[in-house]
Amino acid sequence: MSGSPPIFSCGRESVPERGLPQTATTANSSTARVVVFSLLLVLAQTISIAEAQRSLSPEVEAFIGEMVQKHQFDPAVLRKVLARAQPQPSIVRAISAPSTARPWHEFRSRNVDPARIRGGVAFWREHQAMLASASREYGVPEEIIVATLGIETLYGRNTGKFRVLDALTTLAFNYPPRAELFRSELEAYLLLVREAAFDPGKTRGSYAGAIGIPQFLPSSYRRYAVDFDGDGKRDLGSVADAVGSVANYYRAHGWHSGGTVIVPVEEGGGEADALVELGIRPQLKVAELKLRGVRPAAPVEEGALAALIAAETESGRRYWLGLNNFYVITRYNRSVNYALAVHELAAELRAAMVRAGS
Ligand SMILES: [Ca+2]
Repeated sequence: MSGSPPIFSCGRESVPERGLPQTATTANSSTARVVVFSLLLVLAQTISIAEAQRSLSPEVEAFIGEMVQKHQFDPAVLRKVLARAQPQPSIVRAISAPSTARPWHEFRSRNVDPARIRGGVAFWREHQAMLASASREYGVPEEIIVATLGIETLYGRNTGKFRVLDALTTLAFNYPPRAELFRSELEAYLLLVREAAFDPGKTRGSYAGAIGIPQFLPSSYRRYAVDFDGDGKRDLGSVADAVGSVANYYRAHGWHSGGTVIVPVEEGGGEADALVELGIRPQLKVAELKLRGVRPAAPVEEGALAALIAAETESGRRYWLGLNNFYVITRYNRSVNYALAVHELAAELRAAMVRAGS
C-alpha cells in the first residue's frame, strides 16, 4: 500500500451518463454532425465542470485534506471522485429505521422463512465441498456461514442497489449521528478502491455501504476478506471468497469451535430485565446467573460466561442465555434479532440437511 501511486482505476468518467438529447441529423449533413458533436462536447465539459465544482462543502474539503495527508491521495483526483457522489435522502431514511429494530417475531418471520431455508439447502448442496473446507480451516460450522449469507443477501441475490460512494458520503456528511463511523468507512473505501483497483463510482452495495455477498463494510473488507478460491484477488462477489471471508471474520472475532450459541431460559427471574440491561457481552458465569434467578431450560456449563438476552415474541418477552458464539455473531451485526435469526436459520438448515441425508 505505502508508496503506491495515488491513482484510481477509473479513467473513463468524463462521459456523462444522463440522457443527452437525441438530435435529428440528416445523413448527408456533415456540418450538422460537426455542430451536434461540438454541442455534445460543450455539454459534456459543462457537466464535468459542474460535477467537479458541485457540493464540495468545507467538511468534504477537510476530509480530502486528511486523506491527502494520511494516505498521499492526489487531491484533484479525490475531488473529482467525491464530486460524483450524490447524497440520497432514502439512505438516511433507511438507516434511521433499520429492519432489525422490529420486534423479534416480525424479524424472524421475514428472515427464517421457508424460502430462505430452501435457498440455504440448495446453496449448501451446490457448494458442499467448499463449505466443508472453509468450516475445517476456520472452525466455524457450515450452517452458520450459509445462514449469514442467507440473512445478508439471500445467498448473493440481493447485494444492494446503492452506489457505495453515495451511501458512504451521504452518511459521512449528511447524517451526524453516525458521521464519525462513516467517515472512517469512506476512508477505508477509498483505500480499498486504490488497493483493489475498483471503480469508486460503480461499486454497489447496501444503504450503509456494505459490499458483496457477505455485505462487508469497507473496513471489514480490507481486514477480513480472504481469497478463498485462490485466483489472487479478494472478491466478495465470488461465492468462495464470500464463504471463506465470513468464516475468517467469525474466527477473527473469537468463534469457539464446537461452542454453544444460545440456551433457552425457562424462567428469567425477578432480576431478568436488569440482567438484560448489562448488555450482550457475556460477562457473568452461568452459576451466578442461576443464583440471580435465571433458570436455563437445557444443561449448560456452570463456569461458562453468558449474557441474558431478551426478545419480543408474539406471546411476550422471551429470554435466552447468550454464550460466546452468540456474541461473536453480534460482531457481524450488533443486533440481538440478527444474531437470533442467524442461529435459528442455521439450526433449520442443519436439520433440513440431516433429514435429506446430505
Ligand atoms: Ca478470489
